[in-house]
Amino acid sequence: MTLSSPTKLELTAPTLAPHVQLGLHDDLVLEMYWHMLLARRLDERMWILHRQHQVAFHISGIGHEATQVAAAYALKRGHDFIFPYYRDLCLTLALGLTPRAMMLAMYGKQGEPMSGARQMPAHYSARHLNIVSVSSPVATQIPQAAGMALAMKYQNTDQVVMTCFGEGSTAEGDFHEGLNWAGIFKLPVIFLCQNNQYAISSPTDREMAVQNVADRAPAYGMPGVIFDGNDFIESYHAITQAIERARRGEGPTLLEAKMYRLVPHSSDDDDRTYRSREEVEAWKQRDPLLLARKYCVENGLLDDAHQAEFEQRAREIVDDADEFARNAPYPPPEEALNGVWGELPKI
Ligand SMILES: Cc1ncc(C[n+]2csc(CCOP(=O)(O)OP(=O)(O)O)c2C)c(N)n1
Ligand SMILES: [Mg+2]
Repeated sequence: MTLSSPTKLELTAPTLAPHVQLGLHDDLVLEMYWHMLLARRLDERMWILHRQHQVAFHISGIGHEATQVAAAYALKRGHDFIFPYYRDLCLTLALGLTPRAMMLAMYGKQGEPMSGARQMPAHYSARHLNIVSVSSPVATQIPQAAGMALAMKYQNTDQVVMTCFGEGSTAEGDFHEGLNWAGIFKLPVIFLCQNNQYAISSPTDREMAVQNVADRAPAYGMPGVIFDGNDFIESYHAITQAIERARRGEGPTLLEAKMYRLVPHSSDDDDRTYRSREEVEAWKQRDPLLLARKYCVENGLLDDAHQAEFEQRAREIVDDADEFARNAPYPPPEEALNGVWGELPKI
């Protein structure tokens, strides 16, 4: 059996800092780091709120921030379409969803803009940002994204569509149908797989018989690209190339970001039952937030005072969002069926 060898991304001018080679301004790199930091602190607070029994459920993006911030900065905000999944806290935050909105979703409070507090938390959406609502059954967003890309192609716009999902979700029929369709019609869609090594308790070798999700790309007539999803600059490079390809009308790409879920699957999971602490500790050495901080320091973009200022600002923003949502009222019961029925049925 022969498999395609996925493209390895090489930068060409080793004397220049990688972000300079990619045409990324220093300020933009620092802004990307800032969004990673804010996402992490917000996410950590959500875990704490769950353990304090303040909120019912949390599903986290800790460990996924580098790829997600890169995706947000590679897309044209409010122009391109994104079909995210439940781990995309950092992605949707960097695209413009507010910490207050996310906290309203955590507490299930009135004014939550994504579903009026009817959905579970982490069902991100924002009409004004072209962020289409997460569906709870995994992989359903993949054919939806292909369908949206078909519309873009019909309308002859220069918009692209991106969808995110985990590697476990690529075992679903929806993944294969969506990619098949996108490949046949050369649709402007980017399939961004965030391979964090597990689907709840199942490791990747129980999810698929090939080593990489990207190995499947040739079967659908598109390139498969693997990159280090813990490295925000490498992620930006890979994602930008796929977006440019789609915008040029050359069709879809299957991207596979290799990373690790640094925390349990959700607030209701105990990952000690299926993976060793040594394994988790080893991956913590590749924590994307620490790597991004190191990159910024080594390239003279960040010093200790700046870092302290970022931490202080993040703390204030998270405190504000938490307090705002905690003190907000619950939605009135009579609103429960809004948006469900055109006309309320007579009971
Ligand atoms: C169709 C469907 N089957 C099962 C589930 C339950 N479920 C929720 S998340 C998940 C694991 C998905 O793993 P992966 O795609 O690797 O994403 P990760 O959570 O690791 O980011 C499962 C099985 C679901 N939501 N939808
Ligand atoms: Mg996974």
